[in-house]
Amino acid sequence: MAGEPQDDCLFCKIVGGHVPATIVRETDTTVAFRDINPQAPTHVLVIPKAHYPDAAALAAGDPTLAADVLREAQSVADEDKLESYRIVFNTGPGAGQTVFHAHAHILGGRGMQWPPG
Ligand code: DGP
Repeated sequence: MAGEPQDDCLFCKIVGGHVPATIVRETDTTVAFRDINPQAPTHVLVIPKAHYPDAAALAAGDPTLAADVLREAQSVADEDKLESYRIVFNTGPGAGQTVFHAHAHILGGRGMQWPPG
């Protein structure tokens, strides 16, 4: 069923407390934690607690939850006092997605290039 935890999902294990992470924020529906391989001074992942494989599936399956993720992105930025930041949803292997549980990368604290690589 859509949103149900998956036994083989790393981020579901973080939600369940079975894999450790540096959690910076938690709400009823989301968790935000520091990326294990940071690409910027602030690099936080915001995930829905419910399992959706990517951002598109999340938006289609639970738009309110997708909005919760975006709202938390701003809260992370506020806590780290970021005036500017980038939100990235890698969607599909060709775009660099490696963990198939929807997540927003919040990147900030340094200058950013456009277009991204
Ligand atoms: P993506 O490539 O867009 O699917 O992003 C997955 C991110 O997850 C990547 O930047 C590294 C991060 N990551 C992978 N494994 C772990 C982990 O065990 N803990 C944490 N905190 N981050 C992880």
